[in-house]
Amino acid sequence: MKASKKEINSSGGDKVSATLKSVFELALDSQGTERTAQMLEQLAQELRSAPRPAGGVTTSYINTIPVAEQPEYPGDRVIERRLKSIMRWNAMAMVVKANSTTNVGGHIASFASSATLYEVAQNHFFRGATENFPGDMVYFQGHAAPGMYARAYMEGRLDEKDLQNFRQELAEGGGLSSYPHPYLMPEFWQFPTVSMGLGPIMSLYQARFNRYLQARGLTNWKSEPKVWAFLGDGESDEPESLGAITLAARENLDNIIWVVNCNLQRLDGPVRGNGKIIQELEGLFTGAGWNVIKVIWGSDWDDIIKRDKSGLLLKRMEECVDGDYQKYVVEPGSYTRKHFFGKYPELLELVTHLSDEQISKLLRGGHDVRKMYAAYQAAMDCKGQPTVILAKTVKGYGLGEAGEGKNISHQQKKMNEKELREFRRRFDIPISDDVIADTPFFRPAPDSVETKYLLARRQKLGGFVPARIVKPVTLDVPKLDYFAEFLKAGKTEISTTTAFGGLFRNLLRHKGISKNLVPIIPDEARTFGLDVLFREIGIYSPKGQLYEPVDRKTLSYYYEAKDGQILEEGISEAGAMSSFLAAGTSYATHGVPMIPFYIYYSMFGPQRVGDQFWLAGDIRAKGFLLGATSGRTSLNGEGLQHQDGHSLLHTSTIPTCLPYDPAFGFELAVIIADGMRRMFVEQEDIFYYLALYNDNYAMPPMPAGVEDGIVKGLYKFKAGYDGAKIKAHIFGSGSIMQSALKAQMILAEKYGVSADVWSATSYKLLRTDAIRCQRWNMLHPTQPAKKSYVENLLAKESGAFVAVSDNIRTVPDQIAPWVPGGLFTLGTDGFGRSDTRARLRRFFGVDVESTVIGTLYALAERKLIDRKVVAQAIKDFGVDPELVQPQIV
Ligand SMILES: Cc1ncc(C[n+]2csc(CCOP(=O)(O)OP(=O)(O)O)c2C)c(N)n1
Ligand SMILES: [Mg+2]
Repeated sequence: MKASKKEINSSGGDKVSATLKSVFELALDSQGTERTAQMLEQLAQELRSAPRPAGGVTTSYINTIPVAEQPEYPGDRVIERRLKSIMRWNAMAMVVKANSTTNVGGHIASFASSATLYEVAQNHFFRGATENFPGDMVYFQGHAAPGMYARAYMEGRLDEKDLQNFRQELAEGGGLSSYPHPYLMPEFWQFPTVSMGLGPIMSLYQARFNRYLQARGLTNWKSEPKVWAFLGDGESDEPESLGAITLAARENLDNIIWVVNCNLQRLDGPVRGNGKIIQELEGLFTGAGWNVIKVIWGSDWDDIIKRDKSGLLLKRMEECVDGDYQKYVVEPGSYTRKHFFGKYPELLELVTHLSDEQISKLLRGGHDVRKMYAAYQAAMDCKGQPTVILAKTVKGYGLGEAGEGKNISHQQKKMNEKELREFRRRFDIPISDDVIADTPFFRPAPDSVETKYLLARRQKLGGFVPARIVKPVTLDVPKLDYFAEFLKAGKTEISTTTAFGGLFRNLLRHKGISKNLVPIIPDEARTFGLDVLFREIGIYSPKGQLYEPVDRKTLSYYYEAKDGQILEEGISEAGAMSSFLAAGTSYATHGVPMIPFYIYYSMFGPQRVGDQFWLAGDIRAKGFLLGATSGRTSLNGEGLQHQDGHSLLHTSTIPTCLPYDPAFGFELAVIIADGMRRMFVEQEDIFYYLALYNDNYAMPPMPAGVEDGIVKGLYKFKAGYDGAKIKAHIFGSGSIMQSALKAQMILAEKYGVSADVWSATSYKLLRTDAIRCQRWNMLHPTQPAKKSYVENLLAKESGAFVAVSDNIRTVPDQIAPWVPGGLFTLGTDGFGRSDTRARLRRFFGVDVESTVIGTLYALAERKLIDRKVVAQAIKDFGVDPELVQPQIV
């Protein structure tokens, strides 16, 4: 029974495994189950501490699914190959054509490597949306977009003109967007993916959100959709790609399937030239608790692998690094024979029956429909775990000399006639010599076997994928009167963050929308005083609560529940934003409009995950982003890395985002009520950013008739006193509005200046409106000029205009060109500091006294008061005239 080390060393893998099995059976027989389990555990311990390649637990460099367990391929491989070949041609032609007359770019090599990955799924797995089924949610690799267009063309969803105008969306009749963009192609693409890493992390939270909707009883599916994400092996280097994979295993998300296209290359060169990306990823995913399926070798390797009794083939496969494998693609078969097989002469015997040409054509797993089908089926059948399929492919597969496996493959956009002919030959494309140089598109006739087959498959699977089908659902959102208590004077001094908390709890009681609300918090609920929500609506947890929380005896204890409403994301802003995106697009992906309220530490918003903020526009997300602890001086004590004075500028750059800087509770109520109406009644694809502060002050009642101004971005909150000769205007916002209001009094009492205080709720919206008018005026020079809202509003006002903000000056300066006589701005440019609010506001020059000085200065600049008055004020208030913001370059 006992096998010697030498014996095992020299025997093949099969023999080792057979020996182990008999030892195991012997142990079971003689020692019993318990003792055997102990011994195995001991061995496992030893294995864990044994040296092994970086990356965790890996298995041999062979396919995970043995040949014996491979199901029969259910499709017609001949027709499918023909279809796929034509798609390859059209995808390539689209890029080559576009670049023959323009320099708009495009990619051929990515889809060339992943065509089989997509086609097997399209013919056998992806399910379209049907009655009571939202459709599988597929995140396509951005650079493979031409392949998806090529398929849609064959499906009759796109026409030749569309393909002709690939990447020329502004051409007459429009064109196809470069990458998946729901904003640009709202009926086609569901998920923008091309900013690498965002697709993968979004897909995880999408799968989790699907579970959340189910748990809260908001779905009526006949079966659960799968979330598929296709990503590049190079893309796996993005921290967002792998940063959340443990979540999927922890929450048993067996509704997600990731397919990593391991073509071993990224843009510049190999992903892991000196190692093996597939093995590295296997270790990581296995460690994270995923079901890992490696698809490395195609079917023509089956026999070669089977005939290897020495174990040397596996050894050779394992010792070669990805750089070697890439070389075997670009070199002829003779090279592979000599350098791969030839390293161990015994291996040469395994391929003596193959010509060099045949050796060069030995398929990688990701190009073999049978292997991919087996992997997908196993993924579909996997219970309790997410699945990742690591499919080995060749970048630029089929491009030959034009860029197959070459380091320049990713950038290849042109092909000469010789290369086109070779491509045509390799994939049997029926295009004649006389037209081949024009790379014409080719589509089989509607009644051809190919088209019929293609359509029948999609019909069987419920319809086309991708498709973004939005059936507008109107929510019964509350009107402003619902928030009556927030429109009155507050009883105590509170912050806008606290006001928001009250408002949100109020919303949770609204019958029309309470179930649609999705509060999202990345471990900051206590900071914002929202921990009361824990007990009230529960924290979503698929496992419920398996323990008694330490604070069980308190009123708002940490309550986790299977149907909890809060998404408590832990310290992951990228994860929380992914949840926001999933919830904010639920109206489109599920036909169930949800209203996400994502509240977070303002500094860790667009600054931290700005690309996801941008994507919220692209994906047409709706909802509210609440940047709490906002303001460079309102958040005191925390210092440089926490004090945010620029999110309002970041969010101003996103076309579909409405950034607001409310000063009072009633403004919040007006903005939120109007936002819900616009998003969930008017069906506008927009989202909101609201700066929330933690500075407490008295919340005044809402003056009459200001709703429109609040929403548009500016209104007069408190007029100065009548009859004064010197007139000024101060624009305040957020909690620094308090500086404006107190300055108003001092200016009146001490300097005889009547200052109107305006609440500037959104400089961006004022600016957008103004530049729209400006452009119209420019292009209609002979017609009466249009005036923007801000111009009209300020037209009759005289005197000096000053803005004071807890943000950098660029935020108010957005409207300077449209303010009569210009705008003088006080703001918080520079790094934050830890100190008290009073000292911080003095330091940055946004406190009451600085606002008074600023206003006097603006008046002096207009010759409305003497400069000596300003100088005296500086002295009187003890402001250091030599203080400059350090290190602002
Ligand atoms: C965040 C981000 N960084 C950089 C790029 C530019 N880029 C586009 S494709 C690419 C390489 C992709 O390699 P891989 O993920 O392996 O995909 P493949 O095309 O090989 O399938 C790079 C660097 C990008 N799109 N997004
Ligand atoms: Mg790659």
